[in-house]
Amino acid sequence: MKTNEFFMEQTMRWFGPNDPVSLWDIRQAGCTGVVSALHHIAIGEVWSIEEINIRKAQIEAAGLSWTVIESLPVHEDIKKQKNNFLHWIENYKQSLRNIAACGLKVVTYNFMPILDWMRTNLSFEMPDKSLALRFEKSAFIAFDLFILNRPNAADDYTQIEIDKAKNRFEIMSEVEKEILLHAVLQGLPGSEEKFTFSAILEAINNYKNIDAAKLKTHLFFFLQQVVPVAEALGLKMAIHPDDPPFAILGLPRIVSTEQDVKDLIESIPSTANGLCFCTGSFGVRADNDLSGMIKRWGNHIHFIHLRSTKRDEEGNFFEADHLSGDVDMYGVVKEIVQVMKDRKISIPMRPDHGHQMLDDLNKKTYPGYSAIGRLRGLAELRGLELGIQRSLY
Ligand code: DNO
Repeated sequence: MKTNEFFMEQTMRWFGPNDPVSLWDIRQAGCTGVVSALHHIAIGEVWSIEEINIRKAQIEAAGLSWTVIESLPVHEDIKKQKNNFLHWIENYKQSLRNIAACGLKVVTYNFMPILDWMRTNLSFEMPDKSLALRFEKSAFIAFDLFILNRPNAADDYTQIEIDKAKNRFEIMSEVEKEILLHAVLQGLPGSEEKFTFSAILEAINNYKNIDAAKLKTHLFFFLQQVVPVAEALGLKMAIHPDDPPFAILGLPRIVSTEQDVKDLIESIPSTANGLCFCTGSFGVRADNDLSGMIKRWGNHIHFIHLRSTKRDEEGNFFEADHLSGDVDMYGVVKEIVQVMKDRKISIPMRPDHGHQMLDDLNKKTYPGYSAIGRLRGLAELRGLELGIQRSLY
């Protein structure tokens, strides 16, 4: 029996030489590619050819290729259109030129104000005693209202939500508060720096006149500047959706739904203007039809994060095993296989996050990025894809 020759390219994220998970671990997991970023370069500064080549050589020395950049971060001034934002956009373009000169092809980024992904517990115990990442809505609202004391935060919630958060806060133990603070104040992925209350409050205050509609115009302006450059260089831009896919701390979030995807792509129609399709982020919303989104926007999908979450009616969710939870992973992979066949390409994929389990329970790794949980996810996804490919072709 013949299989489709276009399989997802299997990759894992590597945070660089300080990552406790080594490149050889990644290779032994069966990956051919690595997803990485120059986390040591300040956000907004140009990535030089020299720095990019150093990282590239480290990856290639382990017999792997640097398949995707995740992320080339967007400076906060660009999101707010304040201060020197035009200068930061010029720097971004220069980084793109340097990235292309080094032979890289896909650049992931996001446009979430201030924060990246958000959870309330980074060590939520599953029935099998592995640890997962979890978002508990009432705990998060309690943090906002009673710990961070964000001015006017109550305006962003219903009375029912406020009452639930109050009750939750009253029964919260000191240990639980610690766990919550640790999760929420976690810095950006790959960074050792934590957020402080005052820094978050000040940063939030700077967004007070920027609602979702305005933030979208800022994103589209940025794209109108950088997408033509990326296109001319043969690069693909891949925006990561909001995680979780709704507004938090009163900050607008603008890449959460299919309508957002449509607006984004229509703002500058080019296949260089694309998506990092993260099933874990989009999948938190029951109104996102993941397979349909892949079918309709497949020409713009340049990178895939495969992960599943399990939500409840309260708005809480935890990260489930890759093949369980709310994401119909079979339907998703089947659609991706079809897109790759139609486009005659392999699309890079990484198993996004994984449970902390087995020996990793005793190790300190980046939350969500321990080796064994991701290896389990990848192994299951690889088998799923092979089964689908065999049954279709
Ligand atoms: C979390 C990741 C995100 C992602 C960025 C991309 O684990 O999926 O942090 O890397 O949002 O810019």
